[in-house]
Amino acid sequence: MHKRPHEVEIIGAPLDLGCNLRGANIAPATVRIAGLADKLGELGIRALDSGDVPVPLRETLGPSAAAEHYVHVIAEVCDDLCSRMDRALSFGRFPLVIGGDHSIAIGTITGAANYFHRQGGELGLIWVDAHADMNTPGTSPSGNVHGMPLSTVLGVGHEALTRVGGPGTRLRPENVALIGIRNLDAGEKEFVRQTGIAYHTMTEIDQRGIYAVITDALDDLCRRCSAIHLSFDLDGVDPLWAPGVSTPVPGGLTYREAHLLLEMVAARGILRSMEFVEVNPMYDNNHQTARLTIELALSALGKAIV
Ligand SMILES: [Mn+2]
Repeated sequence: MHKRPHEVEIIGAPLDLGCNLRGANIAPATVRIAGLADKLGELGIRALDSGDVPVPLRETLGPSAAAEHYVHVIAEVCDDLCSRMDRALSFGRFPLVIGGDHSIAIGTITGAANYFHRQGGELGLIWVDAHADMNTPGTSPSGNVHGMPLSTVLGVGHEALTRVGGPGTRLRPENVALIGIRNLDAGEKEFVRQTGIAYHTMTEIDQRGIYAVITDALDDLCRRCSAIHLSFDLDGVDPLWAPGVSTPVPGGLTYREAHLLLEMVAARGILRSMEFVEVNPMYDNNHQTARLTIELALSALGKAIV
């Protein structure tokens, strides 16, 4: 039987400063207009929308901010998100964050990790993505922060970003499951292999099937973790179903694989917070990706066919 949270807090994070391509910043508005809160209501979940975290417009920031890839601006937004996550969890709510590019995960994950560590538990992380997002300032070909959030929450990256939410590493590499990867930068591959995180490539998913892969990933996380945070990059899904993303990569999760993955996460009853990121309405096909985001969120919250 799927367990559903009673109250979800919707938090918008309209940030696109972590990448070159514009447009992820309008995704929170698009997903809301596509009916997120109403669909949650139909599932019997109370949806409380606490609005967006403030993000300065790119046009209002000077050339010095651009030259450092907006690192300090992103850090400030992530600090804000970190407190918002912590507060929502303290009120017993399930935070559902709509990005924004993937940089926002630096704030959401530190917020969730801070909260659950204070409760004496450990946070597990399921990260669904075409990319590993494990570049460092040294390995990144572009310098864009949305290619670095996973290494950052593991404690490696720009100092302004690794100190978001206070000192200390909050996430143990063994508590991370990276799923759906198929496009890594050369310097990143080495780092992914060395960190000790569990990674499940599309090749493995092709060979073993999504059911076996997610069962193993969840079995492993549930042995140690008291709570799981889901960080879902829509580019993890194949562009056939999710065309509206900033960096599409062919060969991704099918529509059914993505739903089954999330249905299985929901069935464990241990998911406590999540975000959906990298939806880019400027490149979408009639809001298909915004609508898919809502459907996927519902599956993760326990919507089942029967
Ligand atoms: Mn990503």
